[in-house]
Amino acid sequence: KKAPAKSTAKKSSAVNKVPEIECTSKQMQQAIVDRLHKGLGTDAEKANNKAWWNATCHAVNEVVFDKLTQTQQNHSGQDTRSVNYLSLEFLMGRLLSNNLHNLQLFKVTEEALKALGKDLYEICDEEPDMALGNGGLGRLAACFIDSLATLGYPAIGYGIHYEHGLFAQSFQDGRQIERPDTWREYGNPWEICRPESIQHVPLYGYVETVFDEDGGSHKVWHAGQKLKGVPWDVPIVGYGAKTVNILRLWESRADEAFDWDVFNAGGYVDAQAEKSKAETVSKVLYPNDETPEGKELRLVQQYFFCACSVKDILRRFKRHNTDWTKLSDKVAIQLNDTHPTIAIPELMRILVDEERLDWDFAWSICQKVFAYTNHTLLPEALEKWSVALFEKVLPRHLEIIYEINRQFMEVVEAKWPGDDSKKAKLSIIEEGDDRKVCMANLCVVTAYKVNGVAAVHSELVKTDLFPEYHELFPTKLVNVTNGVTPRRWLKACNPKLAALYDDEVGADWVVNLDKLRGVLPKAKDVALQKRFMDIKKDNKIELAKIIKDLTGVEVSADAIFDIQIKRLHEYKRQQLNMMHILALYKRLLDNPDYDMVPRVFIFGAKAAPGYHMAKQIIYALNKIADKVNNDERVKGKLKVVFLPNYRVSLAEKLFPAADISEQISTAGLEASGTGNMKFAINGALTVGTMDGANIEMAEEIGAEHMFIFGLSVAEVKELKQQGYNPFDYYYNNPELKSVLDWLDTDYFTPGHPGALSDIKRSLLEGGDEYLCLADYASYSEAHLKIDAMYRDQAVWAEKAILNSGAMGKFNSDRSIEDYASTIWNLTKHPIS
Ligand code: F58
Repeated sequence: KKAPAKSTAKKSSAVNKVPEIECTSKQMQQAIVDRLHKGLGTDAEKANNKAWWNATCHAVNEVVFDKLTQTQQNHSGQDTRSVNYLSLEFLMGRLLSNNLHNLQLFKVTEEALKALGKDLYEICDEEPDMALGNGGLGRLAACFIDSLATLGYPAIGYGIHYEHGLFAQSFQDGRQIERPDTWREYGNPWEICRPESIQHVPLYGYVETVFDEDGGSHKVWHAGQKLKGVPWDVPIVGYGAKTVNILRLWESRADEAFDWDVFNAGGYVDAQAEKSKAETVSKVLYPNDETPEGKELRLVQQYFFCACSVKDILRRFKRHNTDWTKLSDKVAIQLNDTHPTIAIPELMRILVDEERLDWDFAWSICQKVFAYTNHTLLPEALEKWSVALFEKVLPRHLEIIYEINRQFMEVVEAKWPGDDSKKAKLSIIEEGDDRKVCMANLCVVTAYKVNGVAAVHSELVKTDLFPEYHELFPTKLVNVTNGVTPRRWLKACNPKLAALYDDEVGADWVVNLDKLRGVLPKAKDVALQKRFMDIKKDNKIELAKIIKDLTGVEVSADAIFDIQIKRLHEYKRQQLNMMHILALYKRLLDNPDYDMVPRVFIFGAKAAPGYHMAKQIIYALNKIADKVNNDERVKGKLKVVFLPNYRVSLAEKLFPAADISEQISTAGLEASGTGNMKFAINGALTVGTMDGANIEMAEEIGAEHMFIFGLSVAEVKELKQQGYNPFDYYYNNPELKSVLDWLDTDYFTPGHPGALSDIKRSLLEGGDEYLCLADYASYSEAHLKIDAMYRDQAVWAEKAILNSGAMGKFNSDRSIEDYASTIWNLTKHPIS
């Protein structure tokens, strides 16, 4: 049945529509050369590209800082309500090109540099990615702060100033090697240190009960260690450059005042050891994907940045306010997943122990301030901390959590009298030999709103993850479907398609992506199709060069570019893609004339360093690529490339060049996905399951313009209930059997038979938890349809236009408008 081809999304209108900054190419030239001379002590002759990049960034900053000051004066002057977005991750990528686009100075700067003999694109390529995140969740935070500034909302992002972001990946004999990321080894032009806003953070120690003269008592936490949080501000330029918000990242240092005793006792060397211990707290981003381990340092990281951020929020509040009832009028705190949950007991601690507010009053404030976003249903990804660890690191917070839980258990008792199983399930403390603090439960109990990130996911949060909480708090659980910023993910990364849209629908699609609908009625127009496909071809040619550079593999831009880029995880099913590639390879070997449109399968993915199966899949794909790419018998019809070090800046080259977007997770497990949106906006067709935001994309685009396959959420549940047996599929599908058996030979790993067997084992004896075998036949069929459709370039072009043009809903401005109205109650404060 045809899905409605009409957007249900609310219109989002950005505040900033007109170019605002007056800057000629001559002035920009002068500013850059000035920065080379006066800022870097070099000149145009001596400067290398890195120096040119640095000088250009500093020249841009002169404009940015001006706007930043205006924004801050305006917000502070009006004492505006703001949202504080707490996230352990902000996957920002590069900033120069993005800032130039948002300032609408890209063309001017391109001309300026050209006149100086430099190419802006090459200069932009000098910038190291700011990779302070793992994947979707971190990149979502980056898109959201872009949209918040673009829409003119007062907002601050709070996170950690990691010295090393996500590890750099290379391959050695096909295996993933991790190396430290060094994004700011030689400084970073975008950040401003703010020593005037340093915070001090206690840790460890013990809690004392102090009895007051009036007969009451209060608690005093005597810390065993103190850290200093140094804030680094990264300006976040909204499109049109009226509002410039900040991302405030905390760096940990030793608290000298705290070490003074050690110094005085002659312990200079010990004090240095303390110093480096303190600095480890913000040293490195944890590279876990979905399964955070109970590591002490991670808990300390979480508390460190939450404590700094909460204190900073209260400092700003206190500048204008003395009445605590006003806190929830001025402040919303959004918790990006459970990682910043500890901010809840921290706010309670400050209000009760330091501000000496009555518990009930403090609790009522907390319940009006915090909101929580859930990004996953995978049970292993829901954070739990051992009570013993908590007691050691944060003894006072544990007491506070116990009291919150005690009172909450009374609420549960009132609702379900005598039902201990309900209490066990809903308790913030999980009982057992190793008692645990369940962070998601603490979030749901406290937050005034809890949201999932796509419609299906939010439904599953209600029905499967938190059904009892939903019964208790029927209005708390809501949905906000994710989105991506069209500034970075179309305008900046695909300038040719952006220019086409400027011509077709007007340049303001950039702040109102629904405008792209204007091309839908013209999807059959031959001239438009030609322009669209020529752009795609150009982007593919550019990507082919990058592939050659990075891997040495030659690929033809006439082939279908079929791309899967995302973290390597079994539920995302790169192994399903792999099985289909092996089947194609087999078909070509069995029949040298097998008729298929040449296909290039492209992968980009990092595996968590401790995730064995994910690393095996990378290894297998690299080994398969070696074999296939060097096999004359396939006559160039099949190529496989695994690009090393997948990251934001590489993604920007991949999305615009894709024909096929692989979104093939087991239904019910990908909360939303955001790569799916980036591909479709750039005109790729999706092969995907009915999962996450794919479902809403199908509603907007029309499922018949996508390649939907596989089991639905309900069918997955049913199959699992019946008892799923992967061997049924293995024995019933000879092609599937033969590709899996291939993995047991040494065909791909000469001299090492069995080197890939554990992948097969996990898909058979291991039970195939993610149902790859169950979906294989349907996936393989979907690929036959892709092949057939690509042969008719007019049909393909029409579909690509229909996909891209229907993506209005999936822009992060719409997501932010949804948050602002349904969760934050936030109003715009445009800077004039
Ligand atoms: C992702 N989660 C979801 N987690 O998997 C994806 O479906 C969704 O689109 C995206 O969030 C944004 O909502 C995700 O990226 C992580 O990266 C880790 C979870 C465990 C700890 C560290 C981060």
